[in-house]
Amino acid sequence: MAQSAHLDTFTRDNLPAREMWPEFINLDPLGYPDRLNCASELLDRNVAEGRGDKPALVSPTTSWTYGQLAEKVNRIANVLVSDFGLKPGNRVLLRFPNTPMMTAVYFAVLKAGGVVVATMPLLRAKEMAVIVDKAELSLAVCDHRLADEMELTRKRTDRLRQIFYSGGEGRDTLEARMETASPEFTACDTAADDVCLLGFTSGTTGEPKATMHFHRDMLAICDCYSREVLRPVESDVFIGSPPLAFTFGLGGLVLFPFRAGATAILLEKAGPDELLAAIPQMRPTVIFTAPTAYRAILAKRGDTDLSSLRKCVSAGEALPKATWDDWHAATGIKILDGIGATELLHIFIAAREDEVRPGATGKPVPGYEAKVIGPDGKDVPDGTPGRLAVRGPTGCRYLADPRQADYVVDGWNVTGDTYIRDADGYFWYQARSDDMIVSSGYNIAGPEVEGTLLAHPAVAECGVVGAPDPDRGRIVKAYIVLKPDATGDAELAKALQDYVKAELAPYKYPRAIEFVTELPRTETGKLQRFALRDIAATDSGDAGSARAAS
Ligand code: 3UK
Repeated sequence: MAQSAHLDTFTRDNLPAREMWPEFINLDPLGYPDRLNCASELLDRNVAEGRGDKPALVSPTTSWTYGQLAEKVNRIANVLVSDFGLKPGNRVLLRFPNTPMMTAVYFAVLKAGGVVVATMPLLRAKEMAVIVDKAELSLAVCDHRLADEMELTRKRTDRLRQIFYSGGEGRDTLEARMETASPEFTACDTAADDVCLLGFTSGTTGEPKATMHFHRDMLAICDCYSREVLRPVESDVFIGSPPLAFTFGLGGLVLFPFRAGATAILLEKAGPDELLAAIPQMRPTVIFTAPTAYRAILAKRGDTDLSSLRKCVSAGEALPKATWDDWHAATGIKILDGIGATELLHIFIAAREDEVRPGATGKPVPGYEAKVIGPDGKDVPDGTPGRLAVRGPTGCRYLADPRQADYVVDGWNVTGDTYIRDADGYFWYQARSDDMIVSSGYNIAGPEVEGTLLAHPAVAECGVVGAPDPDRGRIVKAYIVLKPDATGDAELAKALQDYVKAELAPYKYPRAIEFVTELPRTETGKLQRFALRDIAATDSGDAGSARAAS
């Protein structure tokens, strides 16, 4: 590794042992120098190349050019170093909704050689305290509107010595300090392999894991997925829903637009309603969001003008073919599905518009390799389901966590997803490996049944899990949110079951169906299958559900 610029060596000290790392491949063609500060490359380069007057970040209330943003970043970096005593390698907790100011603080930390720990705004003090202790955080910068939970966090841990607020009244705000700070700041001379980001997994169970990412990783995802698959141009305007604390949002709403010298719209709330309001008004060309949002936008769109959009990216969970088809029919746009993971920072299997196969995730992103392996770790033949393994210029390094050995096996990242590769090299998602339903000895992938149900005109959303059953071990159970005009009665349940039986091998049909008003989802848009499984396990069975005689 190159000589670190970190005076605080916590992150390097807590990297997994070298032999536990994934093998990094295809780094040489990316041509990164040993010394690299990603904030300079992503931001200052835009100013140096003459885009200083171009809008970088737009929100409903402000618009900052690259020049203005670069100056704010320098001022904040000076505040961090002079007022808050930030040393290279110190971790800084960020707690903000998606705003231009969050982005400015983010880049200031990177530029000063600090390590960003961004947290989702919905996290509670209990969850934040775990992060604070794990990342050994002593400094936090927080939007004043999110102060309550931040102060509760301070009470739960004795590590957090300094919390600074952005916005609000008074003289001790970040903005007030920025006014007197110098607009010049020389970037910390970080090594390309100095850690700059601790990304906490949106894990559903167990203690959260901190994934570690280098300065070079932040560029690698731009120069692989974004440059080769998404292919944005300078005139593009990005918009989307994921929080910047989720690396899907970080890449899609900040790193990719900046690397392309384009513009990003940041919305503090970016549900389907807000996106539908913003799109005709702000005319974005590229959108990043989750499958469920595409469905909700279609359901609510009315005659909203979506014609500004030219590229639509979906990730976070599987994109059912029915959703792809409906979006294509309504807008003429082919959604670009892509599987990414916090461990690999961003998307590693996807397809360009001209190579999309609806229903498949795609092929390995240029720079990455992927394979499907069996329980023995050996490749399975094409057409056979198995565990997905990938490697590329980015990969998993958990901060001091024994689970490193589960994710990285023989130098490959094993994501925990079951996939099938076809003879043409396309990868077809089946399920999370631990989400496969075993019913009467059959392996059934919940997402496949969900995808089929979603093609039925009465179904708005659904989640399919295994429910305990004395005879079959597990039965397939579907939790269904109906479209407003449908009635959830036994007749419809039967019709849905017949529909699945006609579309898929009959043993996959949902023997139990329950109509619900909403499904449990994470802040990153993922269905919480474990929550549904818990409900299914504690349900007495037929209560509230429609069940066909079988
Ligand atoms: C699942 C998908 C099917 C899959 C992420 C894009 O989701 C992201 O990161 P997470 O760490 O979760 C990773 C897991 O989510 N998944 C993601 N995308 C897809 N399953 N089709 C997809 N298109 O189980 C994966 O292992 O929260 C996504 C970019 C950055 C990210 N961090």
